[in-house]
Amino acid sequence: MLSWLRRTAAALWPFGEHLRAPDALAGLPRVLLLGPTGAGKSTLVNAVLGIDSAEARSGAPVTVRTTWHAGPAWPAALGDTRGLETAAGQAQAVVLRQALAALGPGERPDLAWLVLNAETGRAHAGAGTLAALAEALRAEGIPALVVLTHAEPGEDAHAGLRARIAGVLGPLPVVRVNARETRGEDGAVLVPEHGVDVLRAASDALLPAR
Ligand SMILES: Nc1nc2c(ncn2[C@@H]2O[C@H](COP(=O)(O)OP(=O)(O)OP(=O)(O)O)[C@@H](O)[C@H]2O)c(=O)[nH]1
Ligand SMILES: [Mg+2]
Repeated sequence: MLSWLRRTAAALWPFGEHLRAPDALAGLPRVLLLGPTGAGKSTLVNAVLGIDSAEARSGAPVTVRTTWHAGPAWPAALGDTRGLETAAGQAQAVVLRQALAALGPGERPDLAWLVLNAETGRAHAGAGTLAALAEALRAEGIPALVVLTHAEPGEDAHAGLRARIAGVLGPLPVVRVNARETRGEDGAVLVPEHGVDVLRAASDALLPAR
Protein backbone atom coordinates (compact mmCIF):
# COMPACT_ATOMS: atom_id res chain seq x y z
CA MET A 1 0.00 0.00 0.00
CA LEU A 2 2.71 2.42 1.04
CA SER A 3 4.90 1.69 -1.99
CA TRP A 4 1.90 2.16 -4.29
CA LEU A 5 1.21 5.47 -2.57
CA ARG A 6 4.84 6.51 -3.01
CA ARG A 7 4.94 5.60 -6.71
CA THR A 8 1.62 7.30 -7.43
CA ALA A 9 2.60 10.41 -5.49
CA ALA A 10 6.00 10.65 -7.17
CA ALA A 11 4.31 10.42 -10.58
CA LEU A 12 1.81 13.10 -9.60
CA TRP A 13 4.34 15.44 -8.12
CA PRO A 14 7.71 14.66 -9.71
CA PHE A 15 9.95 17.05 -7.87
CA GLY A 16 12.07 14.73 -5.76
CA GLU A 17 15.03 14.39 -8.14
CA HIS A 18 15.63 18.11 -8.30
CA LEU A 19 15.43 18.99 -4.64
CA ARG A 20 19.23 19.29 -4.42
CA ALA A 21 20.47 22.77 -5.25
CA PRO A 22 23.16 22.91 -7.96
CA ASP A 23 26.80 23.13 -6.87
CA ALA A 24 27.04 26.64 -8.32
CA LEU A 25 24.73 27.84 -5.53
CA ALA A 26 26.62 26.08 -2.70
CA GLY A 27 27.20 28.44 0.22
CA LEU A 28 23.84 30.18 -0.11
CA PRO A 29 21.05 29.28 2.34
CA ARG A 30 18.34 27.23 0.60
CA VAL A 31 14.66 28.19 0.59
CA LEU A 32 12.13 25.77 -0.92
CA LEU A 33 8.83 27.17 -2.22
CA LEU A 34 5.75 24.95 -2.00
CA GLY A 35 2.18 25.77 -2.94
CA PRO A 36 -0.71 25.26 -5.34
CA THR A 37 -0.36 25.90 -9.06
CA GLY A 38 -0.79 29.57 -9.89
CA ALA A 39 -0.28 30.74 -6.30
CA GLY A 40 2.57 32.94 -7.47
CA LYS A 41 5.70 30.97 -6.53
CA SER A 42 7.70 31.88 -9.63
CA THR A 43 6.59 35.53 -9.50
CA LEU A 44 7.77 35.61 -5.89
CA VAL A 45 11.16 34.13 -6.83
CA ASN A 46 11.67 36.90 -9.39
CA ALA A 47 10.54 39.69 -7.05
CA VAL A 48 12.57 38.54 -4.04
CA LEU A 49 15.77 37.91 -5.99
CA GLY A 50 15.49 40.83 -8.42
CA ILE A 51 15.54 38.60 -11.52
CA ASP A 52 13.11 37.70 -14.29
CA SER A 53 14.28 34.19 -15.09
CA ALA A 54 11.62 32.15 -13.27
CA GLU A 55 8.88 31.58 -15.83
CA ALA A 56 5.58 32.94 -14.49
CA ARG A 57 2.20 33.34 -16.15
CA SER A 58 -1.42 32.40 -15.67
CA GLY A 59 -3.07 29.33 -17.16
CA ALA A 60 -2.04 25.67 -17.06
CA PRO A 61 0.68 24.65 -14.56
CA VAL A 62 3.78 26.55 -15.62
CA THR A 63 6.66 25.31 -13.48
CA VAL A 64 6.94 21.55 -14.02
CA ARG A 65 10.06 20.65 -12.06
CA THR A 66 12.09 22.12 -9.23
CA THR A 67 14.38 24.86 -10.52
CA TRP A 68 16.89 26.78 -8.41
CA HIS A 69 17.50 30.50 -8.71
CA ALA A 70 19.79 33.16 -7.21
CA GLY A 71 19.89 36.89 -7.84
CA PRO A 72 21.29 40.25 -6.80
CA ALA A 73 18.52 41.39 -4.44
CA TRP A 74 18.91 38.70 -1.73
CA PRO A 75 21.70 36.20 -0.92
CA ALA A 76 19.74 32.94 -0.92
CA ALA A 77 19.04 30.06 -3.32
CA LEU A 78 15.31 29.68 -4.03
CA GLY A 79 13.93 26.33 -5.17
CA ASP A 80 10.79 26.89 -7.26
CA THR A 81 8.68 23.72 -7.38
CA ARG A 82 5.85 22.24 -9.39
CA GLY A 83 2.46 23.36 -8.07
CA LEU A 84 0.70 21.06 -5.62
CA GLU A 85 -2.30 18.97 -6.59
CA THR A 86 -4.86 19.75 -3.93
CA ALA A 87 -6.41 16.28 -4.16
CA ALA A 88 -3.23 14.48 -3.14
CA GLY A 89 -2.39 15.98 0.25
CA GLN A 90 -0.89 13.12 2.23
CA ALA A 91 0.77 11.63 -0.85
CA GLN A 92 2.72 14.81 -1.55
CA ALA A 93 3.91 14.94 2.05
CA VAL A 94 5.21 11.38 1.57
CA VAL A 95 7.07 12.46 -1.58
CA LEU A 96 8.53 15.45 0.24
CA ARG A 97 9.79 13.36 3.16
CA GLN A 98 11.28 10.75 0.80
CA ALA A 99 13.05 13.45 -1.20
CA LEU A 100 14.40 15.09 1.96
CA ALA A 101 15.64 11.74 3.25
CA ALA A 102 17.72 11.34 0.08
CA LEU A 103 19.60 14.61 0.76
CA GLY A 104 22.74 14.97 2.86
CA PRO A 105 22.65 17.23 5.94
CA GLY A 106 24.28 20.10 4.05
CA GLU A 107 21.84 19.76 1.16
CA ARG A 108 18.47 20.05 2.89
CA PRO A 109 16.40 23.22 2.59
CA ASP A 110 17.05 25.63 5.47
CA LEU A 111 13.55 27.10 5.19
CA ALA A 112 10.29 26.45 3.35
CA TRP A 113 7.77 29.00 2.10
CA LEU A 114 4.20 27.73 1.89
CA VAL A 115 2.80 30.00 -0.81
CA LEU A 116 -0.94 30.72 -1.08
CA ASN A 117 -2.97 33.22 -3.11
CA ALA A 118 -4.74 35.45 -0.57
CA GLU A 119 -7.68 35.90 -2.95
CA THR A 120 -8.37 32.21 -3.49
CA GLY A 121 -6.42 30.67 -0.62
CA ARG A 122 -9.31 29.70 1.58
CA ALA A 123 -10.04 26.61 -0.48
CA HIS A 124 -6.46 25.35 -0.22
CA ALA A 125 -5.99 26.21 3.43
CA GLY A 126 -8.62 23.64 4.32
CA ALA A 127 -7.80 21.01 1.73
CA GLY A 128 -5.21 19.16 3.76
CA THR A 129 -2.33 19.41 1.29
CA LEU A 130 -0.54 22.33 2.92
CA ALA A 131 -1.41 20.98 6.36
CA ALA A 132 0.23 17.66 5.48
CA LEU A 133 3.30 19.46 4.14
CA ALA A 134 3.51 21.75 7.19
CA GLU A 135 3.40 18.65 9.39
CA ALA A 136 6.10 16.93 7.30
CA LEU A 137 8.34 20.01 7.52
CA ARG A 138 7.82 20.18 11.28
CA ALA A 139 8.74 16.49 11.59
CA GLU A 140 11.88 17.11 9.51
CA GLY A 141 12.88 20.12 11.61
CA ILE A 142 12.71 22.53 8.67
CA PRO A 143 11.27 25.94 9.63
CA ALA A 144 8.45 27.27 7.47
CA LEU A 145 6.52 30.44 6.91
CA VAL A 146 3.34 31.13 4.98
CA VAL A 147 3.43 33.67 2.15
CA LEU A 148 0.09 35.14 1.05
CA THR A 149 0.46 36.51 -2.49
CA HIS A 150 -1.97 38.92 -4.20
CA ALA A 151 -2.38 40.42 -0.73
CA GLU A 152 -3.99 43.75 0.10
CA PRO A 153 -1.77 46.11 2.11
CA GLY A 154 -2.60 47.06 5.68
CA GLU A 155 -2.39 45.54 9.14
CA ASP A 156 -5.91 44.11 9.11
CA ALA A 157 -5.84 42.67 5.60
CA HIS A 158 -6.84 39.02 5.27
CA ALA A 159 -7.33 38.62 9.02
CA GLY A 160 -9.95 35.89 8.51
CA LEU A 161 -7.71 33.85 6.22
CA ARG A 162 -4.78 34.27 8.59
CA ALA A 163 -6.86 32.96 11.50
CA ARG A 164 -7.95 29.99 9.41
CA ILE A 165 -4.34 29.27 8.38
CA ALA A 166 -3.27 29.32 12.04
CA GLY A 167 -6.01 26.77 12.76
CA VAL A 168 -5.08 24.47 9.87
CA LEU A 169 -1.28 24.84 9.61
CA GLY A 170 -0.36 25.69 13.20
CA PRO A 171 1.42 28.77 14.52
CA LEU A 172 3.56 29.68 11.48
CA PRO A 173 4.57 33.26 10.63
CA VAL A 174 2.37 34.66 7.83
CA VAL A 175 3.80 37.32 5.48
CA ARG A 176 1.52 39.21 3.08
CA VAL A 177 2.97 40.17 -0.29
CA ASN A 178 1.86 41.65 -3.57
CA ALA A 179 4.79 40.54 -5.69
CA ARG A 180 3.64 42.45 -8.79
CA GLU A 181 1.64 45.61 -8.84
CA THR A 182 -2.00 44.97 -9.68
CA ARG A 183 -3.43 47.19 -12.44
CA GLY A 184 -7.00 47.84 -13.52
CA GLU A 185 -8.19 47.66 -17.12
CA ASP A 186 -7.37 51.35 -17.57
CA GLY A 187 -3.79 50.71 -16.45
CA ALA A 188 -4.16 52.45 -13.09
CA VAL A 189 -2.35 50.80 -10.17
CA LEU A 190 -4.95 49.20 -7.88
CA VAL A 191 -2.54 47.56 -5.42
CA PRO A 192 1.15 48.51 -5.42
CA GLU A 193 3.93 45.97 -5.00
CA HIS A 194 4.54 45.51 -1.28
CA GLY A 195 5.79 43.08 1.35
CA VAL A 196 8.80 41.66 -0.50
CA ASP A 197 11.22 43.38 1.89
CA VAL A 198 9.22 42.09 4.88
CA LEU A 199 9.46 38.55 3.47
CA ARG A 200 13.24 38.80 3.11
CA ALA A 201 13.57 40.06 6.71
CA ALA A 202 11.22 37.41 8.15
CA SER A 203 13.16 34.74 6.28
CA ASP A 204 16.55 36.07 7.38
CA ALA A 205 15.35 35.68 10.98
CA LEU A 206 14.75 31.94 10.37
CA LEU A 207 17.86 31.20 8.28
CA PRO A 208 21.26 30.23 9.67
CA ALA A 209 23.62 33.17 10.23
CA ARG A 210 25.68 34.03 7.16
N1 LIG B 1 -0.91 41.10 -8.92
C1 LIG B 1 -0.25 40.01 -8.60
N2 LIG B 1 -0.14 39.00 -9.50
C2 LIG B 1 0.55 37.89 -9.13
C3 LIG B 1 1.13 37.77 -7.85
N3 LIG B 1 1.73 36.55 -7.79
C4 LIG B 1 1.51 35.96 -8.99
N4 LIG B 1 0.81 36.77 -9.80
C5 LIG B 1 0.34 36.42 -11.16
O1 LIG B 1 -0.31 35.15 -11.07
C6 LIG B 1 -0.01 34.35 -12.21
C7 LIG B 1 0.61 33.01 -11.76
O2 LIG B 1 1.86 33.28 -11.16
P1 LIG B 1 3.06 32.24 -11.17
O3 LIG B 1 4.17 32.90 -10.45
O4 LIG B 1 3.33 31.71 -12.53
O5 LIG B 1 2.45 31.06 -10.26
P2 LIG B 1 3.16 29.68 -9.85
O6 LIG B 1 2.78 29.40 -8.43
O7 LIG B 1 4.61 29.72 -10.14
O8 LIG B 1 2.40 28.66 -10.82
P3 LIG B 1 2.89 27.18 -11.33
O9 LIG B 1 4.26 27.31 -11.88
O10 LIG B 1 1.85 26.83 -12.36
O11 LIG B 1 2.83 26.28 -10.12
C8 LIG B 1 0.90 35.20 -13.09
O12 LIG B 1 0.10 35.81 -14.07
C9 LIG B 1 1.48 36.23 -12.14
O13 LIG B 1 1.79 37.45 -12.79
C10 LIG B 1 0.98 38.84 -6.91
O14 LIG B 1 1.45 38.81 -5.75
N5 LIG B 1 0.27 39.92 -7.35
MG1 LIG C 1 5.75 28.52 -11.30
